[in-house]
Amino acid sequence: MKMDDLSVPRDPESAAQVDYLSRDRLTALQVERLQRVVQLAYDQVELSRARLTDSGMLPQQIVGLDDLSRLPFTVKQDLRDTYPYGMLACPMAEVRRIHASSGTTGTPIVVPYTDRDLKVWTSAMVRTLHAYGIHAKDVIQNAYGYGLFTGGLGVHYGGEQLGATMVPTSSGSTDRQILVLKEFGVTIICCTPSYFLHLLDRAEDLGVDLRELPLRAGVFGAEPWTEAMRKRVEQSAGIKAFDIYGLSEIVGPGVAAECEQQDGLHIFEDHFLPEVIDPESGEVLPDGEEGELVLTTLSKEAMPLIRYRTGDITTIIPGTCPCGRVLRRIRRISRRTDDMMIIRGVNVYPSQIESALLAVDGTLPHYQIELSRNEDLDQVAVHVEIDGDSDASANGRLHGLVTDALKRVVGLRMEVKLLAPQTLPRSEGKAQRVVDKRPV
Ligand code: DLL
Repeated sequence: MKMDDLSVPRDPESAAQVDYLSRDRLTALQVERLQRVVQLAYDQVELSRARLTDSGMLPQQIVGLDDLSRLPFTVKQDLRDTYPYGMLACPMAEVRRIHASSGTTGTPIVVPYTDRDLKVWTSAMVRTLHAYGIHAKDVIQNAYGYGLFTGGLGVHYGGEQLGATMVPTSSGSTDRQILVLKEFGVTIICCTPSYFLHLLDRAEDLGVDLRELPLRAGVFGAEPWTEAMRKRVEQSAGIKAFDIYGLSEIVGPGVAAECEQQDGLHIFEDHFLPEVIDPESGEVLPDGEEGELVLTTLSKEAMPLIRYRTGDITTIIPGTCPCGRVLRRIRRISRRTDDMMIIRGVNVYPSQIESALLAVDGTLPHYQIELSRNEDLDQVAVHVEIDGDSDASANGRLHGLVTDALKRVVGLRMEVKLLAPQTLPRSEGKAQRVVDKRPV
């Protein structure tokens, strides 16, 4: 294979060849691409040029990966400040597609792609699906939203390139999704984990048992989920549930993916160079330590990003994976730097609450955390649906078990409300786990 060949072989074995390069060859490829991408950003993007100049680090000074930590960070606010096209590094005529992410607040993030950017993205998605053991004979129902959101088209083109059959249902229309699942010979489903839970519930209402269908795996991401959730999903649907990670700014889905070991997500680090930093000091942390994931795009043409602070908290797993891929792995993203709640002085993350809830038999994986304020004191109430079969006398016990589990895992006594099944709102994309009713 030519060192810098970005063409996308149709055959997934060849596309995935780089997953098994030696570390030395991979590093050489990364350094060469890093030099090139920093030069591109310096030449074409005013903000990057100013940052690099201020940092005293010019593109030609990069000689190895150790120099990465001397480069300045890029943050989400930079993309907002330069909205919509201020970070564009190529002529508009070369932009082939635009995606955007609305985020929770404010100005959307606009993500342009050149032809080659799209090819690289597709190849990362081919490698992703291949790593899950998905192949040309699979029928893939893609219930990620098609449109400005990257989930739909990103997975779609990857699946087609792999040679699989794509069923582009997009998000929503749950009853139709179930009809397709049941009647189209679907073997793989792709959607957010929370939407899959909704599909499972609705299927049950309609008398469809997913375990009796040819469905064998799910590709779940775009929002945090826990190991406890994986177990529930795998058991109730009779499938393997794989984690997929990505973010619009970098490319979309296909930045990192689990392999069949289901023990961490391999980063496609020939295109997306990872670091983990201390979110407070910005210092790079050694492998094995938890911090904020920072990514540098090594091959992006339309919007190269240098040391982009993702806000996602993870750990680079030391050592190699038994699957043989040389690509480093990150732990599943359990939380973001900005979804931490401080409740009565204790740092609390929704993922801790999810793990605590799902550790208790009789709870359903549908929950919502409500924050309110009472006389200047923050209050948190955890609403969780419970198995419809639990009768009133059993509920008192369940209530106690859930309260204790939360106290044990999170370190706080929280108000718990047990709800009947189907009470909480369902989402077709990313679930809203926290409802903040505190006055601003
Ligand atoms: O969610 C891209 C995507 C689509 C990924 C489909 C996977 C599948 P954004 O809308 O820009 O892009 O949101 C990116 O979502 O920074 C994380 O905080 C979160 N996220 C994405 N994947 C995971 C995951 C897409 N597997 C933001 N686990 C990221 C936890 C995830 N969080």
